[in-house]
Amino acid sequence: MNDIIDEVIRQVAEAAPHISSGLKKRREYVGNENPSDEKQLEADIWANELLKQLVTSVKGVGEFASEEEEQVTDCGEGLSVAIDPLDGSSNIPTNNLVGTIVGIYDEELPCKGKNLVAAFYILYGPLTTLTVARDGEVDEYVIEEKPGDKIELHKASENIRMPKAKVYGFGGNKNWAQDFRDFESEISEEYKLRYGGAFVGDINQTLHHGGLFGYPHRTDAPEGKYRLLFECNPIAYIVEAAGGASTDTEKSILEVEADKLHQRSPFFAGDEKLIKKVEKEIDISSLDG
Ligand code: FDP
Repeated sequence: MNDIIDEVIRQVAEAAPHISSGLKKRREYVGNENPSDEKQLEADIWANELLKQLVTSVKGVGEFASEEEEQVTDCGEGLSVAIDPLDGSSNIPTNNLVGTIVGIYDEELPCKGKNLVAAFYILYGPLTTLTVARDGEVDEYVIEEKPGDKIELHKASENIRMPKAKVYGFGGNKNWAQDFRDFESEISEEYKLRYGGAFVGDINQTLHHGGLFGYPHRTDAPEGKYRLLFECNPIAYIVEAAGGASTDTEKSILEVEADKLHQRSPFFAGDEKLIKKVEKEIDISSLDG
């Protein structure tokens, strides 16, 4: 199994410099929508096709699923790979952070996050980095492009442990429920706000600075925004492996039952004490009726 995980990571990491440099020519919306009814940029479709081709060619990958595709692609026997090819793609037209999120499950999709055996993300920022969680450890690498489509990985942080909480950020503020507004107001007294509008960028600073990041349920979207299999589970797996915690307001994200491939969930991850505070103070049933 380790060989398969290594190969999936290698394929995606090798594509990362190419994806990063290919974004500038693909910044226009193309008039299509993905299975979550979100507008697609040319870059979303292009990155999905590229990564699909690379990941499905790995021997030992049995299923491939993407936030950009309706159905799971069956490619044989083996592990299941779920990807968000370009997370935060609405940041592309304004030249802000974007990323790629990958979860590797040892179960058929859809399934719980507990079935993840590794997860990683690429962050296309001033540097292109790879952050990987496997075997209970999180490591971060800078990806350096070399001639001939080659890369070198330089370890930047080994066995990341989330530091004492310092920053926070929450998405969806136009439509928060009242109990969440009260919660945010209290949190803002103690912690510094950092919100960039790309899940990978925001979680990356939570990992490095410590704190709490979330995209809660909204009055107009009781399930929140993030997709469980493609976004919530891999990121929760990484944060938990770094000594943090996650919740959908009631239980760890990794314990949320997955009934549908593109299912959404309220999401919080970060400092363990702050996650307990979310679970104590936020009542998702406040949106019922
Ligand atoms: P995007 O729509 O640009 O793809 O779930 C996708 C995501 O970005 C996250 O990366 C980001 O955190 C969030 O949505 C941004 O949502 P808001 O526009 O509501 O802030």
